[in-house]
Amino acid sequence: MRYQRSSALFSKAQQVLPGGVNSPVRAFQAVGGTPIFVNQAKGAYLFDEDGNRYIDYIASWGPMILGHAHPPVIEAIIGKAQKGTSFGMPTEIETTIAELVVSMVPNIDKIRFVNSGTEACMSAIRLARGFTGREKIIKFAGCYHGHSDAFLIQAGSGAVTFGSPNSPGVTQGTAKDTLLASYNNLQQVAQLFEANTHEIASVIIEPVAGNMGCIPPQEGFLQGLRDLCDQHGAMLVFDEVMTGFRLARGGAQELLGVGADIVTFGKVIGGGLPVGAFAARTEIMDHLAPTGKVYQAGTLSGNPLAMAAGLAMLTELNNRPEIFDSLNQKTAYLHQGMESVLKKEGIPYQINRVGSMISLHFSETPVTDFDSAVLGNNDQFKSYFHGMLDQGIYLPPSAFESYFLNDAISYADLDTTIEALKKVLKNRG
Ligand code: KE4
Repeated sequence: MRYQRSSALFSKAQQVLPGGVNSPVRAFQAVGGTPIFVNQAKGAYLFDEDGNRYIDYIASWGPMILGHAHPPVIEAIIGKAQKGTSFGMPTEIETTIAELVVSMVPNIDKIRFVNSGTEACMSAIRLARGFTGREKIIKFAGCYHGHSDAFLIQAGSGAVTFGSPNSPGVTQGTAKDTLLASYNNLQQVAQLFEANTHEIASVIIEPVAGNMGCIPPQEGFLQGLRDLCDQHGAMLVFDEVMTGFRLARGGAQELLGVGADIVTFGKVIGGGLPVGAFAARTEIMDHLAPTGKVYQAGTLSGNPLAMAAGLAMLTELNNRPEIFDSLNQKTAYLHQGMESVLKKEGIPYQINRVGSMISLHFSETPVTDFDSAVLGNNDQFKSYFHGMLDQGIYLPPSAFESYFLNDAISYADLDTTIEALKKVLKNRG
């Protein structure tokens, strides 16, 4: 692979963009080397500025579940753009997509659209605090809920990658209200509730973690959280920014059979345009301004272009629920193929998979939480990442991320990926 133009563009970008990027994980600092600059994408493939083609396993970190430049989504955006791009006034399409989401997702009556997953999670916590009158929240080490202050305490994703789980700039005043537990450790959560009686507004969790690599909830864990929240009058917030509209039509609530009080969305819901959302039963959502007193607002919230892209994507997922099974089968095929290659090479590994989310960890230890996720051999991950990249396979540039398969990936692409892994492991130093 040649990367000359990406390298030149990266040097130029660093003059005017911190780190040359608008989101840290894109800078390849966790894997070294120069980030590739994308020129365009279509279906399962990315094309960089040097003309290299890649099979894409990040799908823009989740949104592109139908593949890149999916015609119905593109047509919806173009059609809407010709009527104007933003009005700052109510439009019918916001109601249309809201009705569709409410019909797809369990336990919600109303939804508020925002512009990112961060905004959705930040607002959901404010709503939980406003609704309960309590101030503390419980989050899980390694889970990432966006970059608002309350969550940058032992956060996952890029925050871990940068070894700065507690970001500078987050005040002690904020941090004191964020209590930490380990993923899959119900006892720690029970102890936090006992030690902070009547003070905890909410438990927020990724129902399937995707920011430490992919980590499934162990049997009974989520239901245990549900029971503890009911027992102590706290709100259970499912951060479904990754899992929503990916693990099932109704997301993790549907797949895993546990109901949340507030659900947050991002990524797929916007069809590749900037959309986040949070949703709950009417009695909770009506605490939001202008009905209630919990303030939340946004100039571009419910933006017509973003709504059009999201509506086109969700409509197809709603009308073709077989996509979820197809994605799951493709991911299982990839899992089995990788596993057989890794076993043959005698390399210690863990593969975690839920639906079309999957991650590979070079470790002897099962990856069930943040502490076990960090035990992976990062040098081995780096050479795996670059070895695959050089063969035209684009994986997340960090061991603390999940892969996201998209519907355009073919079994031939999967076989190419498995063959590439075989070569990488055979050529390893
Ligand atoms: P955004 O603000 O990036 O739209 O969403 C934040 C967020 C919230 N909740 C979960 C479970 C998430 O995974 C995310 C964002 N995911 C990362 C990938 N790990 C986005 C990639 C990036 O930061 O550039």
